[in-house]
Amino acid sequence: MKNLTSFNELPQITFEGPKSKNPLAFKHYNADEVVEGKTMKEHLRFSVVYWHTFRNPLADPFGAGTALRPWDDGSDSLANAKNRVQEAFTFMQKLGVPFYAFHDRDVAPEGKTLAESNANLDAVADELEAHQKETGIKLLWGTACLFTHPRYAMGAGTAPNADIFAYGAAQVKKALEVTHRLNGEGYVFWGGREGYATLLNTDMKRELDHLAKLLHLAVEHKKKIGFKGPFYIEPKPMEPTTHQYDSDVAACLNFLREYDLLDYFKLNIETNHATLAGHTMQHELEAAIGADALGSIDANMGDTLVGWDTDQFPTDIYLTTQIMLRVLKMGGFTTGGLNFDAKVRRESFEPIDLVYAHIAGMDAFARGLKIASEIRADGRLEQFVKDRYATWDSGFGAKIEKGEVSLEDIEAYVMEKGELTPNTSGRQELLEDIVNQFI
Ligand code: XLS
Ligand code: NI
Ligand code: NI
Repeated sequence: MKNLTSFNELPQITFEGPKSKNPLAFKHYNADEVVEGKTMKEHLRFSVVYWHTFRNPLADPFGAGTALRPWDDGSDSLANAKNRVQEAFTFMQKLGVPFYAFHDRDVAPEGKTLAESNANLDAVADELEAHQKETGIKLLWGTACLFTHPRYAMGAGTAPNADIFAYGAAQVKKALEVTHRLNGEGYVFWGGREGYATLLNTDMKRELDHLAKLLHLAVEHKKKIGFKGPFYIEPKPMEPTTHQYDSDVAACLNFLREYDLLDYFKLNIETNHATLAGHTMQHELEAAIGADALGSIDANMGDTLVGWDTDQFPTDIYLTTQIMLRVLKMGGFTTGGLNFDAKVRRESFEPIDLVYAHIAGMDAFARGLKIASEIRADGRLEQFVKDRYATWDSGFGAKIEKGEVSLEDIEAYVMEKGELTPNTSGRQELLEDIVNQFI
């Protein structure tokens, strides 16, 4: 498979079970296997990203791209863009991945004018639509790339220049319409350069007002064209700007609430962004679920030894277990899914590495799903947490929760009750061992 020139040459990737040593087979992802009443395919809702998988040349700040992509002539022509669509759908079909996601500029070349860019996008959307029909593969979400072109060096929604804001908003309009046309299940806003490098040149409040304005305009347009899917904001701190406004889940939720946008937005949470923000992925998921705002997941992982967004394929079973515990807890995805916003390493430059990478991610999540479901069936972890809060279930604790007592009542209660010592251990080590019993 070293000299793969097209994904057509690949066999169909099927489930062969944990004992298989075939690198082109799933060891754990068995699409039709039922877990907690749904098939793995329905639970996991895997999605391939167009930008990393089909457009990333695998360059880094010290060296040129290494990726070998024999079907791609390296040009920015429309013909090449259409050819890529063919390869992308063959790739997804061979893997049995039901969804994909794109930025407008990943799929179609930017033209000399917005009108030309829009026409290019329409032409590629014709191809995408035809391939979606033919294969049954669906669009998980679409988005506009508002961060690559030099015009967006200072942001789009938060650009200090009103004309640049307008250009970005016009681009969002078109990307939203194309997403709608392709029956996208959702639409993402990742605030690429919505942030700042120094306050010496920045009116923060005004920029935030403008960002909210852009999102409100998009909500208005979504209603106008009848797009039913949710909007998602994708939190990420730093990278590229020093201070990103949408730095983590809490910051995004606060922004959405402050500007009255929470009815229209959920969050698209990415593991490597969580870790860059100094959180675990499970923390970010928990924060979003608490606000009923977990929409979708950009499934990757970071290298904790380096401080940037390495966007690696998620192969850590501890991580996938923790993620699937939360997804199951919230009752599963509705419009969201597990979107592999991940890229192969610069050293993994052959086409076949894209296949191995996706198999690895899908198998890691399939295991995570099975393990999470076993942990839930066992019930010890859940019971421990429930017991830990038992004093709130009845008696005085329940009265506090219900708002039936004042600080005077509480003081009287404590006076009568007397002094306290901690009476239940946190048992962290025991709980970690219980998790290990399933992994
Ligand atoms: C970049 C983001 C980006 C979004 C879509 O770090 O993860 O890829 O998912 O714009
Ligand atoms: Ni992402
Ligand atoms: Ni990322």
